Amino acid sequence: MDYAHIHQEDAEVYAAITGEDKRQAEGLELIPSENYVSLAVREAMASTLTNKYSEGYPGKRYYGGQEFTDNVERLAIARAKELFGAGFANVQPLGGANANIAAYMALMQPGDTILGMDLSHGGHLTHGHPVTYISKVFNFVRYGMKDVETGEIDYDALEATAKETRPKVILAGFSAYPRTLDWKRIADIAHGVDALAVADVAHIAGLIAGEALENPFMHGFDVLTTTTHKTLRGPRGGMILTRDDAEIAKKIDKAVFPGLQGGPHMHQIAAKAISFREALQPSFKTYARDVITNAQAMAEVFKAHGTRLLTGGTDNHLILADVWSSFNISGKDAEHRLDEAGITLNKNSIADDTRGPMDPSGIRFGTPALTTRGFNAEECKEVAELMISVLTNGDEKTITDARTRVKEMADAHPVPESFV
Ligand code: DSN
Repeated sequence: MDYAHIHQEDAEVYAAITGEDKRQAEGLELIPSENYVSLAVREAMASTLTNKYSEGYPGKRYYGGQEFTDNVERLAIARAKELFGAGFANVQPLGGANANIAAYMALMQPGDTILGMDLSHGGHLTHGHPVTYISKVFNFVRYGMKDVETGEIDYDALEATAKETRPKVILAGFSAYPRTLDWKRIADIAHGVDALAVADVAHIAGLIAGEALENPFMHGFDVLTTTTHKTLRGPRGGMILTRDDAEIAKKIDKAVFPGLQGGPHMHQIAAKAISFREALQPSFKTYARDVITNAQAMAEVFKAHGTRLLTGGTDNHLILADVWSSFNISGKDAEHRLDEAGITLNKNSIADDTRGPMDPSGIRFGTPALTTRGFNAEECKEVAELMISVLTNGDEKTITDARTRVKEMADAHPVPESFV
């Protein structure tokens, strides 16, 4: 895209956008929740659909002129259902937080109990962290890992807590947990106490859609919430999927609109539809598998170096490293130093962190974006070696040399324009 009209109209915004384009092209993106979308997805987001108000759902809107918006939303719903084997899909949530809040509102009454993964063990702010408003509406109770070195969840404690607190929902899912959950065990525990099993699969949605990880619906989960922009490689947005219960799906639709949101963002919904079609291509399965192979290759390099990886490695796309104990550098300083070398990732708290959240002990990184650019396992290993050298030695020459190599690797792997 050349942004010819922005260039002509608004030099300041043009400079910001083109600067970001350059940053994304020249650096290596390792934030595990980020990815690159196709030009088709980007064109949809810039389309005239942004001009349209479409409160309601296809065939039942509050405004006229919906013949094209209805079609595009129906397409997105049908493709989402096919991708995840869902009976119902709501593609209107504006993001993952909205999707989670709408699901809570649909499935519980204020004051009800919900059991979710502890943020410090890999959960997410929207799973009831005390800083969120939603934590004041519902009674969040937590579960976590039994052993942070292996990542094993304490399922017995989860079950005991469920029996004791009688939650309406058990929420499985994470934003910083590198292992696979025992979906069946969690669904069975939920149903054993008459709770619904909800999985927030935002981080791993693409790996599930690409059949590289198991689908929680196959193990009895009732509802999935997700973002569409991480491993799924779609536009920024959210979605809620229901396995087969029409009553639950109806409650979710009502909770999204009019319960929580106003007019849906139809340009984003068109972009979701395009990205879902891309994810239905056979090549997406290869992509999903490669994301995991690449992450495991990086984890092996760090382990061989002796780095402490939380949970001991990874089963998915993300890795959590304790840089404070392994490199004697804080997460914040590590993030900054790697940024200088052109490698972008994020500082992250680790389980039982002795440091604060703004300057924690860990870093979190992953392979969805590198894999989209076509990096293979050997190249990912080289990126891991570069990271180790920069984390070990922060002198100017090490950083300059790493930055030069990062630029060469990035130039060799331009961001693809299309995935079909
Ligand atoms: N910000 C996203 C992440 O990085 O995991 C989810 O909130």
